Amino acid sequence: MTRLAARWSRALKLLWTPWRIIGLAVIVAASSAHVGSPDVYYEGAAGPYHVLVDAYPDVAGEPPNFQLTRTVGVAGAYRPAKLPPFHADEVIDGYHFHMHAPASGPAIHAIQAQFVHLDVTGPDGRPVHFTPWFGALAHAIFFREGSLDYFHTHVCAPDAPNCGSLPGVAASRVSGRATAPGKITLGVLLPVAGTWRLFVQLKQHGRIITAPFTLHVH
Ligand SMILES: [Cu+2]
Repeated sequence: MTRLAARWSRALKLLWTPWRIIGLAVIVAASSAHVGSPDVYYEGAAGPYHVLVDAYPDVAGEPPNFQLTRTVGVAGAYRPAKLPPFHADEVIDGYHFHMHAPASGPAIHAIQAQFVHLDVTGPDGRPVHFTPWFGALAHAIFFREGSLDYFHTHVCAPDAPNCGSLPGVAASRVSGRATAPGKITLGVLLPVAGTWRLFVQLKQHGRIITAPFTLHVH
């Protein structure tokens, strides 16, 4: 997969997610310059993993976005775990993510474009100033429990190139916005009902912050 990807000049992401979406999905972000020796941040336990490359080739005649997947095994004792229930508040490395939703989670319906709202404060308690990373202020990655269906949306700055509506790019069908520090409006458009795991991801001071949420889609 990395050999294939070396031809493409735009952002490439590698998502590793445990087979049953337990634990943490870790994103390895690599530009084409890094392909071949990507930095791998691996924080999971042993077991089968679903590796997903989300490619945005900037090559004439190629599709603008597609995914490649493969299963890899991490040796050791595998202990499957259940997904945690929805929590409106997640604190990751001192960053506090609060999703505006009832205790059972936001009411999300399959095949409907919807938005959820999040507040994000930093370790200092102040609203976070979002900075662009791979074209977006924040990335939202969704995996469905069991089938590992995948969807991805972006939170775009006003007038950001390569973020909002891109022909042929599923991720841009429902782009979110961040119009004020600490405020995220995140686009959700999921094809099937079920339990989904959402990873909201942004970069602050050189660090990638990933906040997971469990969503029930009707
Ligand atoms: Cu993204």
